[in-house]
Amino acid sequence: MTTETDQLSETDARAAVTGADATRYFKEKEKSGAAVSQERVSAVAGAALAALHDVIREHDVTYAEYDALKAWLIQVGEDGEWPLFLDVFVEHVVEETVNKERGGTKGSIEGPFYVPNSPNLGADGTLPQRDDEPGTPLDFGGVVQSEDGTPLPGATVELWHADDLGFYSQFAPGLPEWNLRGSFTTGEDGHFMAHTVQPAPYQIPHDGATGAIIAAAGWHAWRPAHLHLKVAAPGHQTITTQLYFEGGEYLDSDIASATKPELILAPTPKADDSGVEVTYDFTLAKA
Ligand code: MBD
Ligand code: FE
Repeated sequence: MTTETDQLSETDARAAVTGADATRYFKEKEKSGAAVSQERVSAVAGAALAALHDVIREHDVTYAEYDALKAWLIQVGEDGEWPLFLDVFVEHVVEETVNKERGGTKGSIEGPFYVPNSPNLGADGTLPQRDDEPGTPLDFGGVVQSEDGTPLPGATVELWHADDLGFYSQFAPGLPEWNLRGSFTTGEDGHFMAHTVQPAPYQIPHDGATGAIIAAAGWHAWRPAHLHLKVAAPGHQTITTQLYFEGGEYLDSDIASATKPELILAPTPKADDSGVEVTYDFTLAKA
């Protein structure tokens, strides 16, 4: 007998576990679920339901469609894909809303694949990677500074990204635990330097319920190539953001709607032609 799993390519089979793993990680970290007041639940949940009622009226939703919605919602949970689905389709508006008044470097969504406590590599280091890690070598460095331009020594820069095939360590099997994940601590001059490889455009895991609605609607599942970052310094607000690459595919059609013009890098070839290099300075608002 051929099961559905047998028919998946190796790539899809690996993607199949990532949604569920994101749920497991989220449950480990999430501790704030009870901290929302009754007043806020009533206001926000009430408004969300009213918005849904309006959609049903406007689009004359049928019982067949209502049942399809129920089946799909059940499937998202069974596939463990609520973190994936919500981070792809909803988080960008939360990020925009929460950070609308904040000065300094623009933020972007965290996404479902952040893992805290990655290895610290000092002010200048190479992200953990395999001996034959595919992809163009990338030197990515910069200064972390305050809004008045003062460099911030001892700031933390956490960097994580997918490999050249679009897989994140700890969410796709077969990768070393901390592959392409690391933390840097800025030196006296506020500077850090990360040696890594350039990530490729990335297709979100699409073999579960999230992929099913994307396919059913005729959308695509791609995100542009991106680096994920968290930048923190004492007395300052932590920035969670992403950086993209000039001229890259899907910059204007990111499935997660998480690109911003201020967050695009333009790497140039290194003098010795051994890869590309780029700098980006981070400005943190006071806490
Ligand atoms: C990712 O790598 C990502 O950045 C987002 C937002 C969603 C799924 C996978
Ligand atoms: Fe990502």
